[in-house]
Amino acid sequence: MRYPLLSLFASAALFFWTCISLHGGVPVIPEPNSVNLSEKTFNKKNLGRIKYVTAKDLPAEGYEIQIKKKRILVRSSDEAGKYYAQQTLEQLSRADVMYCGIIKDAPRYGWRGFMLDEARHFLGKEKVKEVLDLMGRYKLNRFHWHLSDDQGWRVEIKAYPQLCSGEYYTQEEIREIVAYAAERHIEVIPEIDMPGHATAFTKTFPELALGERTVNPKNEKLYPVLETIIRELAGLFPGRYLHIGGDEVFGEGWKELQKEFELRHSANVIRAGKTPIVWDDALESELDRNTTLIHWWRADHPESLKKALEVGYKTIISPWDPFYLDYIQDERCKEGHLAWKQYVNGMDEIYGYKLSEDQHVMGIQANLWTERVVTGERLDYMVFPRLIALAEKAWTLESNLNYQNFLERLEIEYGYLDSIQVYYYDFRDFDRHPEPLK
Ligand code: TNX
Repeated sequence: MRYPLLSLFASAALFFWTCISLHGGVPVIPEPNSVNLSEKTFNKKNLGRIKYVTAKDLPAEGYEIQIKKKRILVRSSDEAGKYYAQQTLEQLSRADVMYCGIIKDAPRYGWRGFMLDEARHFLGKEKVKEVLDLMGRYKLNRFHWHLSDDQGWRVEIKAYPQLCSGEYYTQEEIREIVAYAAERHIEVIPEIDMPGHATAFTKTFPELALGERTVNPKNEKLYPVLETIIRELAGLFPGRYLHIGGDEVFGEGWKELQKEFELRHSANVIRAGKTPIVWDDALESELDRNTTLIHWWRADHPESLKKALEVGYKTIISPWDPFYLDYIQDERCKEGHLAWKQYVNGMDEIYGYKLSEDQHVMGIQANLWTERVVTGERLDYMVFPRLIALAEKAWTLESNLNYQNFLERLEIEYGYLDSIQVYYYDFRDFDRHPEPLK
C-alpha cells in the first residue's frame, strides 16, 4: 500500500458516511413512515425473541416495532400488519448493525396492486409464486390476474371445459395459488375480459358472438352462460372483487350495446356476491357508483379519471404512462410495447408520478401485458426493479418519498434480488443482464 495514511483516512470517511446515511433512514423498502433510532445497538442473536401483540389502536395493515437491546416488540391491529412488520425486520436484519428504536408504519393506500396478463402468454404457477413472494416482500396486496383475452382462456370452468384449449390453470391449481397469495396477505382478483378481447370465448361459443372479438349483448342466451361462469369463479376466488374488463370496444352502436351488456353482466356479478371492477372505457355505461370500481388506465384520457372521481366511483389508478411495465424502461431496449416499441416508462417517472389527492382513489397498480413476454426471464426484466418503485409509492407517505434515497436503498436490495436469481433490469450496468427478447 503506497499511501497507508490516505487509505486509512478514506476508510474512516467511508465508515463515517455509512453511519450518517444509515441514520438518514433504514435499509427498508418501502420506506417506513416514521423511524426513530438511537445510538444503542440490538444484539442480533436475539432475533428469535420477538413478541407480537395485538393493538387495536393501530390502523389496518399498520404496525409498530420497538427494538430494545435484547428483544423486539411488534404491535399490530391485524395479521397483515404483523406480516409487514416481519418483512421490515427481515430487511433490517441484513445490515451488520441493527439499532434500537421505534418504527411506526402504515400504508398510504389500501390498494397496492400488480396485474399479470397470462392470457397472451402463459407463464405458469412457479413463476406466479415467485412474483407473489416479491409482492409480499414489498407490501403489495392485490394480484390482478388477467385470465382471458383473444389469445387464450386460462382458468378451468367445469361447466364449459372446452373454453380452455391451450395451457391453463385447473381449479385445483387456482386454489393453490390463491392460498399461497393469502399467506402473503395478497388478495387475488381474476379478470375475465368482456365484451371485447373475447376471441377465446367467441371461438368456443360462435353463436354468442358479434363479430370476431366481441360477444353479442343482444343475445339472450349469452347471460345464462356468463352467469354460470361467474358463479364458478365466485366460488373459486374468495376475494371481494371480480374484474369484468370492458376495455377497447369500438365501432358503430357499441356505446349503447356496451351499456346494456355492462348493466346486466355486473348485476350478475353482484348477485354472486362480488364487487365488479371495470376498465375506465366502461365509464359511459353509467354503472352504480356504490357497487362498482373503476380501473383507470387511459393516460391519454385524463378527463375519464376526473369524471370517475367526480361521480364518486372508487378508482384504481394505473395509467399506461407510466405504470405499464410492457413498455421499455431504457432507450437501449429493443422490444417494448406492441405498437410503441420505443416508448419509455422509466422508473423515475413511476416514482415521481403526480397522484390525485381525491378521497375516492383506492390506490395504484402496475400492469404487465405479455404480448411480448414469453419467458420468466423477460418477465423479471420488465417487472423489476420498476415494481419495487411502484410498491414504495403505494405504501409510503408522499412527504417521505425521495428518489435519491430510494435508489440508495435499492442498491442494497439488489444483493437480495441477486441471491434469489431475479433477472432484473440493471440500470447501473446495462450489459450485466442483457435484454431477453422473448
Ligand atoms: C391496452 S389496458 C390493453 C391491453 C394491451 C395493452 C398493451 C387495457 C385495458 N387494454 O389489452 O395488452 O394495452 O399495453
